[in-house]
Amino acid sequence: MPIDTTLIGDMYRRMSIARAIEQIVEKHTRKARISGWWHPGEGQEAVGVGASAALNGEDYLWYQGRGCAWAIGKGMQPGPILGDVLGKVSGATGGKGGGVPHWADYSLGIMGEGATLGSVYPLAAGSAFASKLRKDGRVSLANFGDGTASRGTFHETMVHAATWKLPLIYLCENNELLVGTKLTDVCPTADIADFAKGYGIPGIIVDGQDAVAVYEATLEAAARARAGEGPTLIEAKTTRVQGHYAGDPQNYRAKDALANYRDPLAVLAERMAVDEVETIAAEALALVQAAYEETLAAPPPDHSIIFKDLYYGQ
Ligand SMILES: Cc1ncc(C[n+]2csc(CCOP(=O)(O)OP(=O)(O)O)c2C)c(N)n1
Repeated sequence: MPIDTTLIGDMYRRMSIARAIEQIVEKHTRKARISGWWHPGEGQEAVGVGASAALNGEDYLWYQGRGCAWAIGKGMQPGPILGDVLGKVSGATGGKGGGVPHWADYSLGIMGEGATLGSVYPLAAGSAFASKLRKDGRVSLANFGDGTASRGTFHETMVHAATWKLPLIYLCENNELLVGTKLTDVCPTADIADFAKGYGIPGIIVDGQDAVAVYEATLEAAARARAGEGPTLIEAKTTRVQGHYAGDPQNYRAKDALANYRDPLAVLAERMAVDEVETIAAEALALVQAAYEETLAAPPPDHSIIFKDLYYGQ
């Protein structure tokens, strides 16, 4: 069945917003208004947006933290994102991020970032287990990079998640780089989806530059999960356009590393009318610019916030 044109337009809008946030953060990191710990997601927007479009509002998302396409895809506005990046009270965590994105919004099912790599797996398996016990029909999705597929927590949790047929999706963004190390220098397979065989679950490879392909694969995995058929591992092959962190000189990268790069926005735009593309892109830019101005005007948090949201000191 051909994909709904409204959904394509909506995915393009969200990817454009994520791209505009990338550009604004990059610009202001260079001016030292933002600390250098933003991990740019340019080039990878189709993964977070395409996958999130296939989830329901109440489904749980545990993300790793490159770029902001997952948060935008799952429904967060630019304001709370920029608020955390700039360390302002308007941030999703009240400004505690301070350059490192740790945004969360439980009302949108955005449970938070797994900045300690590999922490998303037990958290997502836990929420999936809770959904199975509660029979609430929710799916849990853990997003991670190819380097993080080597963490023990991936394998320890998948053994049980597969056995107990938990409503779980592991979605790997394979950009072939772990900071400056090539995946195949430290991992026996170039395809993370291969790991699925050991657990008897489907391992699906999709074109991570194509939001529609990611959407369709995630939709199928979510349907399997909700039907009680257990977890799916999806591997989206994608490209990290920028450095590992904003300002990374990337001396480890070949000059022609991006020779075969396909911009996910251009890939999706091929399915759309030119005037629709232009209108959506302009609106996204204006939205992000306005959010940025508002964020600059917002106050920083009071120091007492540091004890908020901890198990002690509430
Ligand atoms: C447990 C842990 N080890 C190391 C780091 C530092 N670190 C942050 S991102 C990163 C590379 C992750 O590579 P990958 O999972 O492929 O994701 P990508 O950066 O490509 O998005 C490393 C080593 C960390 N945050 N947590």
